[in-house]
Amino acid sequence: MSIVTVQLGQCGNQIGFEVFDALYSDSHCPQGLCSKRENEVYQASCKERFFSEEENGVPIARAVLVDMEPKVINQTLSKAAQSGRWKYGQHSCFCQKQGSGNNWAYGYSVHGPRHEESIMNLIQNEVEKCDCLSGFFIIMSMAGGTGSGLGAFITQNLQDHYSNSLKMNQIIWPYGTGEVIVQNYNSILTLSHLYRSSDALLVHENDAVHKICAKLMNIKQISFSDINQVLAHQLGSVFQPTYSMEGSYHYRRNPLGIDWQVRPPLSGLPTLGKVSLNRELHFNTSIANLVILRGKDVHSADLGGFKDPALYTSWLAPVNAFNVWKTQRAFSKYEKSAALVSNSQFLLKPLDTIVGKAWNMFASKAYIHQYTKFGIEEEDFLDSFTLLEQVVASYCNL
Ligand SMILES: Nc1nc2c(ncn2[C@@H]2O[C@H](COP(=O)(O)OP(=O)(O)OP(=O)(O)O)[C@@H](O)[C@H]2O)c(=O)[nH]1
Ligand SMILES: [Mg+2]
Repeated sequence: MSIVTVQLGQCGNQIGFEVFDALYSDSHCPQGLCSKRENEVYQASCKERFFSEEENGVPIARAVLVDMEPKVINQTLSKAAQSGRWKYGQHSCFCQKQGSGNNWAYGYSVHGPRHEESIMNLIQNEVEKCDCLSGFFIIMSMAGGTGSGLGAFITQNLQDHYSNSLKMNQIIWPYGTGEVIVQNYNSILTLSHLYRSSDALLVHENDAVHKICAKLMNIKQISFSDINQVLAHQLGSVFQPTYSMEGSYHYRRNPLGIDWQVRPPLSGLPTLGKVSLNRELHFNTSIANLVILRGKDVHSADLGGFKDPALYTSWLAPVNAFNVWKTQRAFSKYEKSAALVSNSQFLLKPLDTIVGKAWNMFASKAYIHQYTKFGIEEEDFLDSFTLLEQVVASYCNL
């Protein structure tokens, strides 16, 4: 089963490169803490998932690179080629001469329809190289114009053309202090559109990853490259092959093999209007947790804490909300590693903050003309606010 990655905008392309590099390095790491044969199967499984092979044996990333300006794409292509270990396909890029200037509306309403056919053709070419397609991994920032606006447009197209394949979006939450004045507008438009067309949003906050670089890794001058390497490491530890079940030595064919859909009970749902958004959160209630353990001692690790019903909303039993994948093959030179993928109230505060800031700007009509100029009307903003306020309320009520 293979995944086609779509890298969009500066952020998506720079992170995408680091992800493929981390996947390649890990799967070719000699100290896998497992037998040679097992390591070979792991490598083959990673390769089938993320790389196709060229005739001369150099793996080619199953990726499409999209940006509206050439600089970052050129840098990304040459970094991959210089690695000498893997590269991007010759005909896997789409770029233009001018970016979206951090305007979501420009990315979504101008670049999107104008370049839809060319970009979707590139994606289709990549899909045709897969024996069996498992889904799409779309990497983009939330705050810029191309990754966010065009990314939302392309995700919607993927939903229309490949409705049965999983669409997972990696989105980068902007720094709270923000480099882009309209980042909160771009963010709410991205989130509300992806909410309708994506199957799973994986979120990383730049502030949180920055803190990891500063506090845990002691990096003094933190660059995007440092941040992206941390992100790539985390994503790799989730997406590298895992055993299909406890005690099995077969790697899972479907890399994204859990049911990501959460189905609340039809009756007894909380009434959304009555929730106080400012309620102090004392506890991080979850609706789904997935723990991925790799390396030594995976079978003796104590995960009892994750089975405590108090961690989950009252309408879910831990057995339905908690998954654990254990794989003996070590990840990225680490004897032991653990990754947690969690769907919980963790993002409630950042989401509420972004919606609040965007609303304050919207109330004074600041910068709205830059969006209406390209066909995103006040109504569209209001729809986005309504939807996200419902999401906030639902998570508040867990
Ligand atoms: N983690 C991370 N964040 C990035 C990176 N590059 C940009 N960002 C973040 O992405 C947002 C800006 O989006 P970009 O990806 O630069 O914008 P774009 O998609 O190229 O769109 P335009 O330049 O407007 O056409 C800001 O929140 C930045 O903090 C990166 O390499 N890594
Ligand atoms: Mg850009």
